[in-house]
Amino acid sequence: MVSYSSYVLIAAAALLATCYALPKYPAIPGLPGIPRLSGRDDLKGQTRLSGFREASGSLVGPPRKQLTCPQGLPNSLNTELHKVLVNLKHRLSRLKGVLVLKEKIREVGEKILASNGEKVDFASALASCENARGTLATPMNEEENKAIMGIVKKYNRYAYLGIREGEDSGQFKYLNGTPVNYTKWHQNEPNGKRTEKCVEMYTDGNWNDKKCNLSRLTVCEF
Ligand code: MAN
Ligand code: CA
Repeated sequence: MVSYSSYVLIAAAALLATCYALPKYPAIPGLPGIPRLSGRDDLKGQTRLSGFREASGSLVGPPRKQLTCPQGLPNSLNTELHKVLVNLKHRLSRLKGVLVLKEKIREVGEKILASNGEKVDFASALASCENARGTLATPMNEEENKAIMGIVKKYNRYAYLGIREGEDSGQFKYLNGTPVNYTKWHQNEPNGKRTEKCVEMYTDGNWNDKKCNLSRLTVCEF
């Protein structure tokens, strides 16, 4: 199965290769190649291709203006590139349809959720997600919490979330260190008082602070 990010890379490579293939634009040493995709946004729904931008400078939104290569391109090639992008988008959306149909992924807003079905401790679950260029599922609102709960229910196994208790403050934080701003604690939770530093999601979607060394379902977000 070819992943979304692979498609994005292939698209970007195809575009760059086309640009540099033009005699007018000789290959730059080290190029053509796959442009480095910035941040994690490139792995989500809103594809960002570094080096390509609309004339307006905007990288998102409907294609009001034709794409231009870094050095500028003839209109005919712009039109061609646009067609390639439209085609890729269409193909991606069909592939997503297959994955949703097969219950391999769930989409919620811009997030894609998936589980490998494995039950491991917090560190191993996080490592699996990061190896796949994602992170542990981290509900930021009710809708996302419900989507993760769907996976927890499907496997009938509690899952660790991408939330941990801070070392000193005792505050629960996202993995990037910012304090949580949405919670779904079960009644009387969290009650671990710094002895339960991880957070598990029950099959009803509620959260419990829990020790980090137990076997819990791996659920990742991308
Ligand atoms: C167990 C643990 C705790 C949890 C309580 C709830 O002791 O799972 O984390 O708070 O049950 O009764
Ligand atoms: Ca607890």
